[in-house]
Amino acid sequence: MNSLKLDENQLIENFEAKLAKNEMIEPKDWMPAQYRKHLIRQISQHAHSEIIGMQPEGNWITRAPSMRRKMVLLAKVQDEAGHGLYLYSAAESMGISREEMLEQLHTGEAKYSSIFNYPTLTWADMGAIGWLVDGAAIMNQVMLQRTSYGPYARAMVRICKEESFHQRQGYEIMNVLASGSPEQKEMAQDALNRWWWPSLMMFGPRDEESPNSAQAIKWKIKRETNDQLRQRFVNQTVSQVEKIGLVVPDKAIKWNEAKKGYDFGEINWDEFWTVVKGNGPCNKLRIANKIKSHDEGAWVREAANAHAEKNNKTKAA
Ligand code: BYC
Repeated sequence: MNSLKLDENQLIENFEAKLAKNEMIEPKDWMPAQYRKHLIRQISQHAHSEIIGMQPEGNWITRAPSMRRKMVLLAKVQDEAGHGLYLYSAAESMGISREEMLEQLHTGEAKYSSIFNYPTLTWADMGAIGWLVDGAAIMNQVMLQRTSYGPYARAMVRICKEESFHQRQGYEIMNVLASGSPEQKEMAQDALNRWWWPSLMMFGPRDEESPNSAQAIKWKIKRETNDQLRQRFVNQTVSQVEKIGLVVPDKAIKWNEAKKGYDFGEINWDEFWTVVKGNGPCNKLRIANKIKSHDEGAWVREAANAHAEKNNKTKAA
């Protein structure tokens, strides 16, 4: 019993020594059960966000205003599917199956980003999502390229490159609309008004109300806190809003020289928690669509599995 305890202590010591040296933890390395659980939660949640995030934008593929816009949007939505797949694979390397993760999503046990529970009402929303939602995602994901779990960190490198293109294409859509007719400019401003606050909510609750942050920082899963990243996002985005002649929908926004950043108004945390708990404007629709497409894809999975099985048998023979 004692030697078993000593072994466990040794393992923890080795694990912490690796973190201290900023070495990556790899799938075959020993890791504390809680570290594994924490990462399965975060990575699977992240994967689900990418997959559910295809719906609000996919909604506009058939209504894109030109062939060029349609091609770009289609490619972006496909990229999000790819991100979901890298992330599911990273989570699988921790010992959870794809089926289990999907089951958790479909039953509401696993979360996905609150932002995807808002409707996309006009074409300008494609601009606002690319610019603000992908922009907020990059802000968070740049630090995740240095997260302590190897497969997650490596997946993030490629994802960040693609998100950075997404952000630019969104800003370009907004720029074109903002410098177009008065109606187009109004459409851009309306999209900004609706997506601004939900984008700030993407970073999660305030630090003092974030139960997972302290441990995540200790394990070098997160390198910065929710509030630090949110502040950086506001600092970066305000000048982008002004540059295209739009107005930040927050009367409290004001440069604060002492903190070298913007002060901004209070986020509606009641709205945030309502959405996170499953009662936002589109939560039920998103999950119903996801389950429907999963069921409709059953024959594809069966055919792919049968093919893989046949290949394995041929190799073994
Ligand atoms: N939405 O202790 P906290 C994209 C939950 S998609 C929903 O601060 P943590 C894209 C949180 O899970 C990018 N739930 O948590 C795709 C926790 O509940 P549980 C998505 C949220 O984990 C298509 C509780 O609230 N990015 O790029 O330390 C098109 C307390 O929070 C949210 C990621 O997923 C939220 N916004 O920090 C365009 C990045 N915020 O799980 C773009 C990876 C918090 O304990 N994830 N909750 O029951 C993270 O970095 C972190 O998980 C979060 C939250 C910053 C999201």
